[in-house]
This record gives sequence, structure tokens and C-alpha cells, in this order.
Amino acid sequence: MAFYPDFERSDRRVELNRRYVIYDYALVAKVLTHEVGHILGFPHEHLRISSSNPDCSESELWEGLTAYDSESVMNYPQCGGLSTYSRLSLLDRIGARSVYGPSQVPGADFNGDAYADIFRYDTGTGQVETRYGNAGTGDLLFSASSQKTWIANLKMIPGDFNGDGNTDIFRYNTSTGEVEIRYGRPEMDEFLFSALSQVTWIPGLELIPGDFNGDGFTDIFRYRPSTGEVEIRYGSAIMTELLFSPSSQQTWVGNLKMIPGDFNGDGYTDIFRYYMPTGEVEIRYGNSGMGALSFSATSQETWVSNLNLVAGDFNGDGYTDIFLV
Ligand SMILES: [Ca+2]
Ligand SMILES: [Ca+2]
Ligand SMILES: [Ca+2]
Ligand SMILES: [Ca+2]
Ligand SMILES: [Zn+2]
Repeated sequence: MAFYPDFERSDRRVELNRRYVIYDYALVAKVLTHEVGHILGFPHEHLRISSSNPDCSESELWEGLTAYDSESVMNYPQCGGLSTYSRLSLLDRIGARSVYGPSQVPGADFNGDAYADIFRYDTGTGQVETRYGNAGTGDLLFSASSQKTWIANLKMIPGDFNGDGNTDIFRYNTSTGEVEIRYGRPEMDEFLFSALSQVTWIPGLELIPGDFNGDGFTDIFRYRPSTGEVEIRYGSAIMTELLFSPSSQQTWVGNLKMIPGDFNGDGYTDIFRYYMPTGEVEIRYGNSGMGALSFSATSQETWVSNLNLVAGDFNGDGYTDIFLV
């Protein structure tokens, strides 16, 4: 048994029954995942359904973060729970992220185990493969089943488009405009395919990933350099194409260089715009809606023309900075 976050310091103890620990490590992993859920403030999922079993009713106050989930690790098996292993369900991850925010692993984590991974793509042959980070200081792990042949000359954009904690790959064929998302999964295996994510956009777009509406799902900012047209397509919990929002569509100008980042540290990705020919710069700010980025006249300045820009958090304060080269 474990504790809730509001328990007194002296009562914050996790007690394990020795009988479990001796012979069944899979069960220990499951029980500990469940107990850590309580420590983070999550009560039993089965409180949400009625049951004739007296073990299944408790007087806890609760608030739903997602729909009822029979696969949640926060169920008791005798109270309608279907989870037979320690892994968090998709709704467990989404619920936890809605309270605690997205994972802070730097880089891409395709299998969601909190070790960063590397995705390899041979643009000439279309061969792909993932190498997986792991504890210790040895090599990344090889997995033959992650090796596949996709098509050549794709543009790949990593992000967590369905918000399940596994990094996905957004594929864009710049010459035909065909796009599709391949989804990361907990196994060291090929990405999940979803026919519903396949659509045809237009060729020649510049695509910038970010979480422009701060909901934990990666979005794609689309820029058409020939016309200056921009729009945002939004990630969501379903494995379909990114969501379209006509109110996000605007016409900016051509010849812009754009850098995404959270320049004001509010959790919404912003776009720093630099107009190469004249050096005019400005920031358009992400916001909670599915509309256009917010304009701010006070962010407008004129720098010199034809600079190279590098973005990053150079002073470590959580705000993205721009480095002029
Ligand atoms: Ca990983
Ligand atoms: Ca994902
Ligand atoms: Ca988003
Ligand atoms: Ca921001
Ligand atoms: Zn419990």
C-alpha cells in the first residue's frame, strides 16, 4: 500500500508484502506502477463503476481526467480491471500528462521508456531503423524488427502527435504533398501504421513542429514560401490526420525564415519570424485556441539582413533565445 501526495511526511511510506517480492517480478512491477499512481494522487479507476463486490467501493473523492478505462493500471483485477501487465494504458498516460505535463526527455523517445532513441533514415534507399537508448553507458540497442523500407526522399518530422508519450514520425513527400504519421509504440518494433493518418497536402511546404496550443499534442505549422500562406494543423488523441482549423489560416509574406521556440516561457510554442531581405523580425505567440498565432507590435524590430540564426535556451532560464551567426 502507498500514500497520497497530501499525506503527512511521516505517513509517506510504501509497504510491500514480502510474499509478492519473492517469486513474481512482473506482479511487483504492476503493483509498484499502481502504487506510484497513488503517490501521484490518482485513486482507483474502479471507483467510477458500480460493483456488487464490497472490495470495489471506497469513499474517495475523485475527479475524472479521461473516460473510464478498464485497462488502467489503477484498477483492481477483481473490480473490472483488464490490465494484465505493468504498462500504463493510453488513457493512463493522457490523464497523467493532463496533470503533470509532457515527458521531459530531451530528444526523441519512440518507445516511451524515458531513454532517448535515434531514428535512422537513408534518404536514398528509404531504409529506416530505430536504435534504442537504455540504462548504462553501452551501445544503443539494435532491434531487427524496427528495420523496414519506406520510400526515399521523405521529409521526417518527429513529435508526439497523439500525445501517448511515444514519439511519432510525421512523413512528408515534398514533391507529391502526401503526408502520413507513423506512431511510436512501447515495443522495440516498427512504427504503427494508420491509414486514417494518410492525406495529401500540397507540395513545397515548409513544416515546423511545435505545440502551438499547449495541449500536449504536437502540431505542425505549415508555411508556403511561394505565397506566404500559413496555417496550423493540430495533433489529437486519435490516430488520424492532424486536425484542420480554418481560423488558423493567414497570409504572411514569402522569404521568411522561421524559428519555433517558447520565447515567453508560457508553454505555448511561438514562431520567431525573420524577413531575410530587410532584417525585419517579430514574434507570433502561441495561445490556447485553434486560431492564428497572436500578433504583438512590441515584438517587432529591425535587425540586419541575411543573418544566420540559431535557437536554443542559451542561459537555461526556460526561455528560447536566438543566437546570431
Ligand atoms: Ca526510448
Ligand atoms: Ca505518439
Ligand atoms: Ca497541440
Ligand atoms: Ca510561448
Ligand atoms: Zn491501490
